[in-house]
Amino acid sequence: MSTDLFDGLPDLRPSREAIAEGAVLLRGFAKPVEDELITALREIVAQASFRHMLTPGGHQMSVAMTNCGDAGWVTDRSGYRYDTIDPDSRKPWPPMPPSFLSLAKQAALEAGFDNFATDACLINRYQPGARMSLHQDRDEGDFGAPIVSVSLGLPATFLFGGLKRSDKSQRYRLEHGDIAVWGGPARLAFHGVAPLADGEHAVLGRQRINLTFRKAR
Ligand code: MD3
Ligand code: FE
Repeated sequence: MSTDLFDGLPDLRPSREAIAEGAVLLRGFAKPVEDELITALREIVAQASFRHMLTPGGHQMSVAMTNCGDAGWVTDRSGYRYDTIDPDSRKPWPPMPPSFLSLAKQAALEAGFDNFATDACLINRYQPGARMSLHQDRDEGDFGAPIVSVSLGLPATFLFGGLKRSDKSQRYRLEHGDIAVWGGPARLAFHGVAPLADGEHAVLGRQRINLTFRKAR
């Protein structure tokens, strides 16, 4: 007979899955605050619309993007960079909502990164068929800080490779509410997203939204 005091009670500890050294998947971590996140997201998008940016090579990205925070990631014919000004509105990016900031800091802490000082949140919108090819995130000034990513809406297949483009990648299904934290030796790993499968999400409809919190400067 078990004498465990907690028998029959739900395990309320957050789930934590190690993907690689420095990379942790926190399944469902954003679920308790999904309504606040989605409300704040709608306010951001009303100020700074999603747009399909041009790569330096002149290709339009299938993922539509916007940003909030002190700096935003942008790409055009002249290259990739962080800018404090939205090139479409010519105004500063909308401020980072307190709900975004506190979730990103909590997730980083849960993954073992104290005092995550994020100043930039890139917001990606995937509609069916949209994808992100294998790349590294290397436009930030400080690779010592992790990147925190929050998935909302339709599920996606995330590809996580190694430090070389040719390294074999592992696939993970990321669902609504999942958070991943990428730091330490995983910070410069190649990664991407497979073409989004069509579907209907109860709250967000036919799309996936990914928030990535970075320390740009
Ligand atoms: C692993 N976004 O915006 S988030 C990106 O789902 C980006 O929209 C994807 O890659 C998306 O740059 C993936 C997960 C992610 C973000 C940054 C990483 C994984 C990472 C940096 C290093 C290693
Ligand atoms: Fe990336």
